[in-house]
Amino acid sequence: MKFPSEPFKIKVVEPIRRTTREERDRLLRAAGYNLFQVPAESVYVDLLTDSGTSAMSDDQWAGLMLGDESYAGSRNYYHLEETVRSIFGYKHVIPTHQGRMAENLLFSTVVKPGMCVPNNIHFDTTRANVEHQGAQALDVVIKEAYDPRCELPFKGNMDLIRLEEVIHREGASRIPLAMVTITNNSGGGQPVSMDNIRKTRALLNRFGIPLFFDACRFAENCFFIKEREPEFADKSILDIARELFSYGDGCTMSAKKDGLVNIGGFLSLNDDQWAQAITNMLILVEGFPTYGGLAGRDLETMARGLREVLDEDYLNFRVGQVRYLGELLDQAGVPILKPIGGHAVYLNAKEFLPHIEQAQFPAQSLVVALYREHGIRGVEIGTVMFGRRDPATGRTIHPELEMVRLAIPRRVYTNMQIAYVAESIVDLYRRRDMIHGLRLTYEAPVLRHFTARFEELERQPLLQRAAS
Ligand code: P70
Repeated sequence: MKFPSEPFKIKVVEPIRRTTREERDRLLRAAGYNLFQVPAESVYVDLLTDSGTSAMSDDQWAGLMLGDESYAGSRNYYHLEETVRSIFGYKHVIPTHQGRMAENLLFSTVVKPGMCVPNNIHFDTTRANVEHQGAQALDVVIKEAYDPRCELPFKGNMDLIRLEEVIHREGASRIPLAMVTITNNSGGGQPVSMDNIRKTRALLNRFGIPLFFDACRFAENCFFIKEREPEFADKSILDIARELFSYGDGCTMSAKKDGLVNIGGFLSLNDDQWAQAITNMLILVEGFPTYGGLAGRDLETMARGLREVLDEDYLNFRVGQVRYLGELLDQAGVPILKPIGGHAVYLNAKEFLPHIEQAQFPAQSLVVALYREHGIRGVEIGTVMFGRRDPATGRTIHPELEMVRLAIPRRVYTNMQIAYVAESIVDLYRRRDMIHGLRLTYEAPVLRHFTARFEELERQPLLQRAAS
């Protein structure tokens, strides 16, 4: 397999520091074994998230100096509005400081207690924002999405049969909108096909239910459509995006991903009444509608980033770099979620650490070991993030997928650093028996993964465990 090299050269460098194992061990204890609590300066390769961590281009940095910081009517807003309309095609463009505020504004306006919002798989903030309204967040992705070994080209697809069942069961009047997350982050960064989107739209049309996209990684999704759906092989990414969004009524966007910016987001939609109610709320909690919690210069970098992300040489490198890491791990026998997603490689912690049961947080244990041994920070996407307590019994219901996500920031690390990550993980895989589980000592009532604290469990000898 051939991997594309970087379609850019480096103009500015940011030094990063290596730490010792002892230092990292100390930091882990102080952080309660939660990597969100470790200072970033003590991380060598930071794969915690691809969100807000992109390197901006010289054109974006130049755009910063053209920020028009007027309270109302900033020219950068008009530039953003025109850019968003030309790609996404929706009438209203409402800037927000990041994605979750777009979600909060949308759901607080249209979702009422007792309603439900289906999605392929809700990501943490989307789920939390739906539930915050007293509504139910339902995941209706195809069942293959939960099998880490199953290789399908579009494993983010909606399960149309289940979606129809949900509509019949809940009643269309209790579903104010359906969402599709592109790419499907919680399911391994897997794309959704245009065919599936067309069919989802047709199904929802029969019941008059609006469709919104959670569009954070839309360009990566469109790249996969071009690569994997023959009908689109000769289409530009822009044309694919335009067609895709034409099947929706609006979208929420965290521009910290495919907007190639460090902060920013928006909500875009067609419905005038919804837009008006949302705008009124925006003024109350976020800011005037032509800046939405951002500086004019941030709006400008977002407008420029949204154009740049459509570049095929960039996307080819981007998706190729993630694939490069995945292939290096796969070739060495490390269990990863397949196929390799658009923004991250996901380690299958259940298979990596079969000796740690899910109640002892295998994915979190792996995240801890990867940092302690090699200074690399990943993120747990498993029981810590998505485990839920059964209100009746108080017991934890574990999610099916127990993964460590290695999210690759855009245009930040060289392929040599990626090779270092692969080598480190292969080393850890060889020594996996020495990794032990964790016990939760503190959890917040919502989005607990950001602040949870743990203690390390004493290692149980394997023989003793087998006998018990
Ligand atoms: C990530 C971050 C954010 C996100 C998303 C989807 C599909 C909405 C949002 C919210 C969150 C994160 C997770 C672990 C570590 C750090 C950060 N995803 N929808 O990395 O957007 O953050 O702008 O409010 O993926 O996947 P925003």
